[in-house]
Amino acid sequence: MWMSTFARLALPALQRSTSAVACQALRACRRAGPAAAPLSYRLTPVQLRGQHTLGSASLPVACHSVRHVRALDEERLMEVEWEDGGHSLYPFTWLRDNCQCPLCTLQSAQARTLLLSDLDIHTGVDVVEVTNDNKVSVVWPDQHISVFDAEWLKKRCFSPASRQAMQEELFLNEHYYWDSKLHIPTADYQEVLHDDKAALAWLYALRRVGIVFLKGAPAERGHVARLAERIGYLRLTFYGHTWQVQDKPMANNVAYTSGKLSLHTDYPALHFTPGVQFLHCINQAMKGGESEVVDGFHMAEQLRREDPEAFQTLSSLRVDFTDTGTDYCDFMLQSKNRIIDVDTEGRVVRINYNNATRDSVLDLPLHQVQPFYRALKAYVDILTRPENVVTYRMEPGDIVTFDNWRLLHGRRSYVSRPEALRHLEGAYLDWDEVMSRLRILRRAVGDDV
Ligand code: OGA
Ligand code: NM2
Ligand code: ZN
Ligand code: ZN
Repeated sequence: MWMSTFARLALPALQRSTSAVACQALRACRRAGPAAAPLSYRLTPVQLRGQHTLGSASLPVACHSVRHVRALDEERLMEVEWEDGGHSLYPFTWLRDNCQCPLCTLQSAQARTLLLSDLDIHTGVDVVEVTNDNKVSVVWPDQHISVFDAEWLKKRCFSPASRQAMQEELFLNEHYYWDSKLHIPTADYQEVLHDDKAALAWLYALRRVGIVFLKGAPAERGHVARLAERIGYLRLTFYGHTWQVQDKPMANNVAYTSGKLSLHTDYPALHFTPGVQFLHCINQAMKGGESEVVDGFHMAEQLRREDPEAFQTLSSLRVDFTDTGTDYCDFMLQSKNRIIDVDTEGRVVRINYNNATRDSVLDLPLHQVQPFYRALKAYVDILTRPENVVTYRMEPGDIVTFDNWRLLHGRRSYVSRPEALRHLEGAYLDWDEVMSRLRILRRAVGDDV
C-alpha cells in the first residue's frame, strides 16, 4: 500500500541507506554469527542528482554477546571482550551512575532516580562477571549490584566509531546535498496520514534531503494542522497556529502581498526559528507565483570553499532582525542571528536569512559594514545561481514540507485576482517533535536497530 510515487521514486534509496541495510546486516549476522556483524558505522554522502543514489550505511546490529569481562582497577575501567573479538571499555563511575536496577531507576519513566549527591565518582568495584544469561554483573564495594544487558552496553561503547554510530542513529545528521538537478521526493498525503511506513519514509527524506512534496490533499484549510497532528503539535507563532499566505490589504508581512519573495528562511526575527515548515496550496495564481528552493547548507559549504573570508564573516557576525505588527496578537520582535550558524566543530547547523526582516539597525563597527555586505552578496550570488535552484509550481492540493533551518525558499511575484485569490496555508513545527515522531515510527515499523 505504501508503494506510492514517493516509495517508488525516492524510497528505495532512502530505505537502502537505513532500514534495508540494517535488515541485511542483521540477516548476515544471524547466518554467520556475531563475527559477520559490521563493526563500524559508515555512511557515504552522495550528491543527489536525478537518481536518488543516497549512498550506503551499515548500522550496528543486535547480535552481540560477551565472551569475557574484567576490571582494570588502576584505570577504574571495566573491559568487555565481545564474542567477535572486539573490546569495549566502560568507566566505573559511568557504570554506577547508570545502574538500571529499580532502586537507581524509575522504570515506568526510564529515568534516573539515583542522585548525583549519592554517586561516588571515585568508586572501585568488588566483582565483575558474566552471568548465565550473558549479562554483565557488577558488585560494588557497598554490595549494591548492577546488571547490564550486553546489547545495551554495546550500543553505549565509548569508542569513537560507536559513539558516531549512536549519534547518527539518534539524530540523523548526515545530509544529502543537492542542487538544481534534485527531483523533489514526493509522497501521497493520505498514505502519509494513514500508513506508518509511508510516514516514516516521509520524515527520513525530510531529514536527509530537506524537502518532501505531499500530493493529494483536499484543497481546503485545515490540512497543515492535520499533518502536524500526525507528528505531535505545531509551533505557535505571532502569525497564528496556522497562517494564510494571501495578498492582503495593509499586509503585516511582505509574504502577504503579491510581490516576489527572494530566497529566505522564515522567521529569523526569532532566536529559535521554526525547524520545519509546511505550505499547502489551496489556490494558485493564474500567472506567476512559482516556488524556488535551494540547499542552504550545501551552498554554505560552497561559499566556504570559494570565499572563506565571506564564510567566516557570515558565520561569525550576528545580524539584527526585527518584526513588528499585529496578527495572533501584537508583537515587537528583535533578534540577533548569524546568517550561517555553525556548531563548535564548525559544521553548518542553521541558516538565518530573510532580507525583508533584516533590521536597519546594524550593530557593527564602521569598518565591518562593507565587508558584511560583500560577504552577504557572495552567499546570495551562490544561492541564486541557476544550477543551484530548484523551481516548481504548486497546484491546489499540494503540500510542500521542508527544513526551514537548512533550505532557503522564495516565490515569484504573481498577478493577484481578488475573485480567484492565490492562497497557501502554512504551519511551523520544530525538529525535536519531528525527530521524536520519526524515532517512534522507526520502532513501530521495526526499522530500529
Ligand atoms: C512565506 C513564503 C511562499 C509562497 O509565506 O514565507 O515563503 O509561495 N511563501 O507564497
Ligand atoms: N509568515 C509567512 O520571516 C518571515 O517573516 C517569514 C512568515 C508571515 C508567517 C514570513
Ligand atoms: Zn542500582
Ligand atoms: Zn517563507
